[in-house]
Amino acid sequence: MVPAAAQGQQAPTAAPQQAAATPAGPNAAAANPSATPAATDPTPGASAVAPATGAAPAFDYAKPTPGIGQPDGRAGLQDQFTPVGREASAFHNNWLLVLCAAISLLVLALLVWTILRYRRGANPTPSRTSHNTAVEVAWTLLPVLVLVAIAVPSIRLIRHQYSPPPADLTIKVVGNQWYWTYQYPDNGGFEIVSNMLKEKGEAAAGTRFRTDDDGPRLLAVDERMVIPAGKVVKFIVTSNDVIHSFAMPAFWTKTDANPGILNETWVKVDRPGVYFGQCSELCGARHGFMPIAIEVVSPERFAQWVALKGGTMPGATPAAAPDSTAATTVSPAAAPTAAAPANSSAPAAGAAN
Ligand SMILES: [Cu+2]
Repeated sequence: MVPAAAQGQQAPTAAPQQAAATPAGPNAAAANPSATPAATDPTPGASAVAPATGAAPAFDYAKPTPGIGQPDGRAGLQDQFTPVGREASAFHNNWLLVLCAAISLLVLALLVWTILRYRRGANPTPSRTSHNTAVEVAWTLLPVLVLVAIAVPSIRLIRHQYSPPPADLTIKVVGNQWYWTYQYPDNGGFEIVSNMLKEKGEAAAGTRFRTDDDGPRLLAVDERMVIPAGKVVKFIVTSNDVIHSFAMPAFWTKTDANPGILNETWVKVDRPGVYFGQCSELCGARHGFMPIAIEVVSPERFAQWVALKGGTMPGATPAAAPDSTAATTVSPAAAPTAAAPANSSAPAAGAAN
């Protein structure tokens, strides 16, 4: 938090560059006709869309819950909301920490006892003993047993982490200097561009700034990734420029985003809500300003969100559903389709496959 806060002071100077240079603003507005950002976005395209968004069935993004999916000043790990996360945090809190504390106390007690019992005043003629078989066996065997006691649950955890169940949904996560894009290949291939929201005083006049409904400072974004609850979601993680890291502490997920390489991780989150993470690989000047926000919603609401983004649900009959939605939203319906070629061409060029 210290580096992020320190960089936060530079944010006002960097703000105009970012607003002018990154394509994310227009893309986000075009790909997202229904959400609130469009209403406050000053770009011409967005303002044309704005009047219709009021009437459109806008997607109600959830408010974050303090203490869940974000840091809240507590020491220790965040509460976990994936099976792997619960297993890992239990392993850490109930086993590793206990073991560490017990070993530390044992060593400290031996040290104190030796210092007091065998000091020169209490023990003027020291023992000449140089070998003691029983003690030597004990101090070899005990550490081995400790390592085994750590290795067994640890390897089990790694197995659970890296042998995911079949994915219900795949999302391609792409790191960019300094924002994230999320592609939904299972849902028609639409793309979300996710930028950090600036504070009220830092955002350019007329642009959207962060409110508490968006999330905490330095963590709230203009476009959240949305995933369905209770489903296995596979993340294919890569980068367009330098090494980033896609990290979500409440899901026990941290995966490097390397240019030219596809890394893979997965989550299964049962609790709907909003969760925050950050890029966790030093990636440049604005490394501290590319947070990750994931909103977990019911599968029904996920389908609704996909339709509003101009995407489709795989398998089912929903070809008609997005169309009927689009028909009622009038001008927003044109925006996603118009933006689609522009959006899809850039990631295709940067794709690592
Ligand atoms: Cu980064």
